[in-house]
Amino acid sequence: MSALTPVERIKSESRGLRGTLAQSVADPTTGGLADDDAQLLRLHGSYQQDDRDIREERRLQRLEPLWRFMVRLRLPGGVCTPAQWLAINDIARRYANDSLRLTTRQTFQFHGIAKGKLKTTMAALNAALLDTIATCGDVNRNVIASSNPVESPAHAAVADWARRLSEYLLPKTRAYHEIWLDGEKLEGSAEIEPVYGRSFLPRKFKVAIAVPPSNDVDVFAHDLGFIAIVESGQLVGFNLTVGGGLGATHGDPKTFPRLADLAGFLPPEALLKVAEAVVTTQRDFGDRTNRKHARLKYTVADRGLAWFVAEVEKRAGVALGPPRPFAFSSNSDRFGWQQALDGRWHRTLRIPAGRIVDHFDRPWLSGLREIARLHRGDFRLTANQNVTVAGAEADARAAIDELIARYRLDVAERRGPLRRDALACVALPTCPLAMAEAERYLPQLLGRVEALLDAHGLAGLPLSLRMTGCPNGCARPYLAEIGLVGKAPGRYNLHLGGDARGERLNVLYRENLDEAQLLAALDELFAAYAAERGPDERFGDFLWRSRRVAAPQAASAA
Ligand code: SRM
Ligand code: SF4
Repeated sequence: MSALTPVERIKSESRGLRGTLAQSVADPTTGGLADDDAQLLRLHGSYQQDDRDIREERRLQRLEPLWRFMVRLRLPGGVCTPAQWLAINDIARRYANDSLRLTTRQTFQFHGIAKGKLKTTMAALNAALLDTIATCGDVNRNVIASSNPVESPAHAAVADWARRLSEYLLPKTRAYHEIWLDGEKLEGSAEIEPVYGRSFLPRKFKVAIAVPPSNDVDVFAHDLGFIAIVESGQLVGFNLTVGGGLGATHGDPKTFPRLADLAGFLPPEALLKVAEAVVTTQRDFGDRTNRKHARLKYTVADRGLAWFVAEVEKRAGVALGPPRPFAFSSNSDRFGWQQALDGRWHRTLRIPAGRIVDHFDRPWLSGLREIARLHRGDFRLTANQNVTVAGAEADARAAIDELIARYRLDVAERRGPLRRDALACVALPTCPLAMAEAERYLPQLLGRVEALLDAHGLAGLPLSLRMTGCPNGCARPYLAEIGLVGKAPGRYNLHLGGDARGERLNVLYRENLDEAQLLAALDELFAAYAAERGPDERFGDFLWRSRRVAAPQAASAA
């Protein structure tokens, strides 16, 4: 039998995620943490990073890397109040790098926090009734749900399920409170992790809840998904999906992006039990000997859907029904004001790559702070890295619009569909795994792609382009019509043929392209698209029909 991975030892010997984290954080001789504690820190919602732009310079000066910490909030369904927004804004300015990052999983990340400010940050979050528990590491992460949940009673119910499920799957250890909030020391008392056990999960675990026709959460990219089934305006249950995930490794065919399988239908009251059964099945059968093979998608692919469903039904004591019909129309966001059934209004703002910072001509951090000061509804983060100012009364709209215009918060949404829907992961300089740029390079690349589209008379047509700095897939590039996956500095693999509904993986079209090669490849395809496309035919669909991409990756073993 193969040996367990080192991370398994760290988790199981951690005494409920404590390790020597408190001592490591308090150690004044280094800006970093002991190796095992850096690993454990993830389950507390933070990653140790260093600024890669100055890594080499520091090495030459024989200095330790400039250790800084990324902190990720738990924000089920992406919902926060204006008061919480103000607290988050304050933390970004005081302890982080004056910026906020909205992630592809509906939450906030801070970057650049020094070790000495970690506890203060956690305490400030706690004071705002926020936490970072289990947003990273081998555990269930932030539960995401279709945005704009003010649109119907079903949306509101779904947002509530996201919150309840997030709470239900939280680790029970009090380590977070002890280490970050100076809570009472409970170590040694009989702390039990009924769902996770002593070693938590073999790998990260992600849940999404979608409300058709919107698949803005890309539900099929998740280990576990629920598709809300709404009949006569009421939530009657969910279709269950299992075994999605996108991470892969260049050159290793045993790793692959995979769409989740539809597993059956369940009534709402079975959601928690079924979710728990999926988690514990993965806990007991997931591969703990190889982290590249440890996600739920490999358990389902290796053992088969029928086996997996039978195991879940047995554990949950629930017999799943056949999946009910549903239809997704899009996996992007809708911008501009929209009125909810209760008469209140919500407006989604386009935030490219989710980065909120005060640029001289786009003072967005300040603009959103000003909106939070007067807004009486709430904020909803989207899984497309945008934010919705939600639940505004009709008479509040003018004041919000005035702030949006004054702080130029609408410039991005006015720049056409390509810029409106594009996603990029963080990549350099903070991500240690980045092989190429993403967030910082996206605006320049989009300008060049727009010029091509213009030249072929295609400007203004919807087109989804997503870019990541490595094959881990954090901006879900494998679901885009055009997916760019970093291979080396300035070089990307080109994937083509997503369906813009999150229901079809794209395929690898060309490898290791520099910008000129990439634009040349797109130029040729755009020319064909302009000449041969059918009415309303999307680029991704055209590529399949015209056989410019082929050999679809089977969902079970792409
Ligand atoms: Fe991710 C690792 C950023 C969504 C797949 N991801 C990382 C790390 C933490 C790098 C690391 O391990 O040290 C990145 C931190 C960068 C930084 O400096 O902030 C990182 N991932 C992100 C975010 C911030 C991207 C963004 O631009 O928004 C997203 C945070 C989500 C959140 O709020 O929780 C983010 N990551 C995703 C997604 C999309 C999703 O979940 O819908 C995926 C693909 C779906 C999936 O999980 O299969 C994703 N991230 C990964 C992987 C590959 C996992 C795998 O199964 O192979 C890694 C690497 C790993 O786990 O070893 C990774
Ligand atoms: Fe980092 Fe790769 Fe994720 Fe981008 S896709 S944030 S480069 S791990």
